Amino acid sequence: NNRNIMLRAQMPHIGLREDILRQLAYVVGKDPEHATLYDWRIALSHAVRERIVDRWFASTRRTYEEGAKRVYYLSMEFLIGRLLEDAITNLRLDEAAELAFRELGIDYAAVLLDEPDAALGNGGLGRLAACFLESLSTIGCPAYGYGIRYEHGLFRQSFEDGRQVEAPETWLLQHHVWEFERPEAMFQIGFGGEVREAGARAVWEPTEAVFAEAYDTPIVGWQGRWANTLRLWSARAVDPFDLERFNLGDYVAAAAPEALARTISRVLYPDDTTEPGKELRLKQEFFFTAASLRDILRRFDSEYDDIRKLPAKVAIQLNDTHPAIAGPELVRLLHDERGLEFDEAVALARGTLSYTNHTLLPEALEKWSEGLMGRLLPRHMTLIERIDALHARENPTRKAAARANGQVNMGELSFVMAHKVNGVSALHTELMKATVFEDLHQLHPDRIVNQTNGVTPRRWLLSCNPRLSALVTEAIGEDWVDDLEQLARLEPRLSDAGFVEGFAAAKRANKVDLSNWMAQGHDLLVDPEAMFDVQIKRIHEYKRQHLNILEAIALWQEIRANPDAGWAPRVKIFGGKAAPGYVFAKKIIRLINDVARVVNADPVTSPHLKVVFLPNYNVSLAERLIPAADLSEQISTAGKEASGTGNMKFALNGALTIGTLDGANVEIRERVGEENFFLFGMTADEVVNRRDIANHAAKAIAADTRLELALKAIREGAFSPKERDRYRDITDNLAGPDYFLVCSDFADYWRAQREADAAYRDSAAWTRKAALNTARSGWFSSDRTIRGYMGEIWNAGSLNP
Ligand code: 26Q
Repeated sequence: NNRNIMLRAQMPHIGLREDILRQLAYVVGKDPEHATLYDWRIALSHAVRERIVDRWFASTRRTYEEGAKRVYYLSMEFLIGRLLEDAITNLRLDEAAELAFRELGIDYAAVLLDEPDAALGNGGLGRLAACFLESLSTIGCPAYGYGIRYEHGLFRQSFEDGRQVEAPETWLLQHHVWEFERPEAMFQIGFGGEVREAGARAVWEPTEAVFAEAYDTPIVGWQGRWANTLRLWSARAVDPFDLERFNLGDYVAAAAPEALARTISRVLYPDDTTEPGKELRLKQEFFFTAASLRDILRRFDSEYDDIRKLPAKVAIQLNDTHPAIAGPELVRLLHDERGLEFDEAVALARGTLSYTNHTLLPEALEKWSEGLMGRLLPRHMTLIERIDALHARENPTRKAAARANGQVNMGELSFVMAHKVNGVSALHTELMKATVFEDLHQLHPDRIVNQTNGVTPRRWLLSCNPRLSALVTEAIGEDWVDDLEQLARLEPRLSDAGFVEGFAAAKRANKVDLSNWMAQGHDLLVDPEAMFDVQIKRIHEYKRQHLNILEAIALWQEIRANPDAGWAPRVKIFGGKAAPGYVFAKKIIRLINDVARVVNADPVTSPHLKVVFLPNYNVSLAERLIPAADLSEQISTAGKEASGTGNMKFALNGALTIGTLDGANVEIRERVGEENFFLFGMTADEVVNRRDIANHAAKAIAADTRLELALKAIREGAFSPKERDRYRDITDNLAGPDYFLVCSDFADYWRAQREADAAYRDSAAWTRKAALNTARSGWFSSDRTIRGYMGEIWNAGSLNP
């Protein structure tokens, strides 16, 4: 048996088919004749999981043996998507699995697609956390992700009459194969109550408490060399069941404590900025942060007996301010519960904690009212005050404080409690220094560092784009998979007609796949020869989906006026969810759907232009769209998109970007070359100045007939004939305040789009540009990003052989 395990570790494909059948029988309880797709998927998942577990144990053993520093990534969101295909890719089981199912007469692709997405995140921040976990395992850095095991992830989106309709997401209704319940790792987390002085010490006596129970998911890296753990906390009642009430016949009340406790991990907040002042949100934040810290200290105590070693052995990364309460909570654990001096507790916590900022939008910076926080976390309020006071003592010129104007500013608090604070792109990092953190940066000029985001090449090239991956591997071998800068070696191959033709053929085949899928699943007929122009991301005014649809309207009008001008055919594809309470964003969705209906039904323009809004955009849909994209829309108002990560996935898969100088677009353009990127729009500095110009929008409209006519069509009901006023909010906003400068950037956007048209018409030249985007995107691997964190922030090493 030991020999079998050894063999399987070296050659995971051995016996896969037999294992699938064994799992089907003894775990799922089915025979092959009666197994459904679901049954096969569970059986395959168990067979794959077994092969991960061996490596997972080995990784943990190594970490203990070496006394290695551990990295803890605290995040409210992990947007993982499907796990099965990822595990199969990293264990290199794809061929064996395909073969096994061919022999069994089962549609392997359908088995993989049966898995629901783990959508425990809103967008970029959550997906970044998932890429980081995979890279940490690939690199072999001992690490844990800590988050919440939401019963319901991000809502499912559908359209009714073009309007977004939300339905609860139910990924946990089916048995979740990848997690291991850990009833022994259980902590009681308190809320509310009072603080009692016991001699020199303060004792927090909460009035309310829930249990945090751990669920572990192994995250396996490339080639199965290493596996880390994602530990998610689920809330349950301390006293789950009120027997007295039950016996009195009040069954609902009897179950109430359990229901109430469980609300804490019930659902992911679907707003990707901030929903102000929600008590349950603050409870979620403290719940998972406190449980994680207790777990981290428990593990530390099991290995070391001197708490002063904490910063040498533990690095805790705060993914935005959502776990910012970790600062005061760690100080509380060290000072109140372990008796360290307050100043030393702060110093140790600061040496351990670091903080990533993901946004500078003023409305997205987390602030909690003192009233709410004081009620829920009375001890922490006092500690925050003392942290402020200590920081003011250390820095007499300090201006702001974490506690100010009746609120707790979580950005300030995180900055003060972290030894490093990082931005997620070069531009964003500079803007942090110049705006939101200007004063703190003056005081601590070495604290802010840049770690530009990245994406994992295993999911975002190897697995989602098998055609391009095969071509790349054929050209340069397969070392690129965990050394993405090797893609540069493709450049000399651009003079090889066979390679270039292969590149074009891969893209075309991906587009045919997508067209077929849209025809079958969505009744949409599009021409795979057309340019596939894709904007997929959360719907936000600053991301400017409305700029894109305005351009589509103007283009439609121009084609109608002049149908024989030799238009380059285009399919404009949109995908993305709006926060349920974000009325304006929902209006934008409806407008795009209304425009799509009118434009697609126009016989004059339809050979040249189609508009498509695919519902329920998620990780799996991204994996389908990105390999098939020609043009990547990254058109945010400069200064507003902290980084973007979709932009990197597109470039890596050979799409050209049309974009502003915002976030990581700047760095993408520098690397892929300005001639392979369609740049338009104002710079971040110009944006700030333009807002000071009176009537900037009206002036831009008056100067551009196309824009004027497009807005007029919306206003006159061209896309909502039964309700002309439907888009009054949008047109009034654009003609008036237009904070995101859609009108001011329109003319230049139009120009860049027509340049893209012209470039697309020369298909050989286009393919070359596309291939250069792939060849020059190697730097955007999240492996590079993680190495940056390890070196500059965590001082952590790799244990990979
Ligand atoms: C906070 C408090 C209350 C309710 C909701 C929130 C909340 C939830 C999610 C606030 C922000 C988010 C998500 C932010 C996000 O995804 N930011 C994106 O992060 C990416 C990774 O760094 C960047 O590439 C994007 O530019 C940035 O927008």
